[in-house]
Amino acid sequence: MVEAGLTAGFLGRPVRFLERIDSTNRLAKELAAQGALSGTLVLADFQTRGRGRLARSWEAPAGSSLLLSLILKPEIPLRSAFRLTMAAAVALARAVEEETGLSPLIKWPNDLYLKGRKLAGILTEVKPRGEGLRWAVIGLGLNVSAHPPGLPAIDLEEAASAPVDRLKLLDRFLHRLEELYQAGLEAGPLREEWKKRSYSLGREVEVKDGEETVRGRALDIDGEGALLVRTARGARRVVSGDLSLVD
Ligand code: BT5
Repeated sequence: MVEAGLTAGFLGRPVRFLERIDSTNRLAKELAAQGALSGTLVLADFQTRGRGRLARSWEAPAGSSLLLSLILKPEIPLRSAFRLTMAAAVALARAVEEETGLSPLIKWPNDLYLKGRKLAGILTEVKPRGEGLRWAVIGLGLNVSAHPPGLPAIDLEEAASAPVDRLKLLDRFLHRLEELYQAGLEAGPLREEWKKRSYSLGREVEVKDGEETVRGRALDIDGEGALLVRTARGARRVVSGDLSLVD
C-alpha cells in the first residue's frame, strides 16, 4: 500500500514497511550487509529502540512521525560521507517547504529546526570499503503530528496548524534526495543550499564533543561538512559534536 504512493525512480524500491520495529537503522544495516539494493527503504510506524547518535534514543509516539532508513551505495570517498547527511537535510527541508510552506533550518550537524525547536534528526551510518563506501544507511526521524513531551521539540502539524499527509511528504523527500544523489552529491551546490538554510552560521555557538568544548562564531562549513569556528585563539575546524547557540 505504501509502495503505491511512492513515485521516485529508485529511492523507495523496494520498501519494507513495519508497524513496529526496534530500529529502522538496525534492520537497514542488516539488509545492507546481506546485499540489499541501493534505494531500499525501511519504514516504520513505531520504534521500540529508535536510535540517535552515540547512545541516545529517538522517541516518537506511534503513527505520529516519519521513521525511516534508506540504503544507498554512493560512489563518494569515505571522508565525504557527511555529504549524505547534508543531502538528506537539504532534501527534507525542501520537501517540508513544498508541502507546508514552512522553512525548517538545518542545525549542524544533523538536525532540522523550526521555531527554535527540533523537528527532525538524521543518523547516517556507513560501512567503509578501503577509501570508499560499501554502503550507507541514512536514518531519519521527523515529527509530523506529535512529538514527545518534555523535549524542546516541535511537530509539523503544530507548526503549520494544519494536517500534513505523511506519505506525500515522504514521496517529496525521496524525489528531492534522488535529485541530489543523481547529481553526484556534488559538494559545491549542496554546500551552498545547506548554508542558505543554516540555523547556526554567523551565530555565536558552543560545540561540545566529549570532554572538549569549542566556543566562537560559526563561520562556514567546508565540502566535507566540518564546521569552521572563529574562536578567541584562532580558527578551528570541528568535525563532530553537539552545537548550541550562545547568543
Ligand atoms: C538524532 O540524534 O537526532 C538522529 C535521530 C535519528 C532517528 C531516526 S528514526 C529512524 C532511524 N532509525 C533509528 O533507530 N534512528 C533513525 P541526536 O543528534 O543524537 O539527537 C538525539 C536527541 O534528540 C535525544 O537525546 C533527544 O534529546 C532528542 N530527541 C529524541 N526524540 C526526539 C523527537 N522525536 N523530536 C525531537 N527531539 C528528539
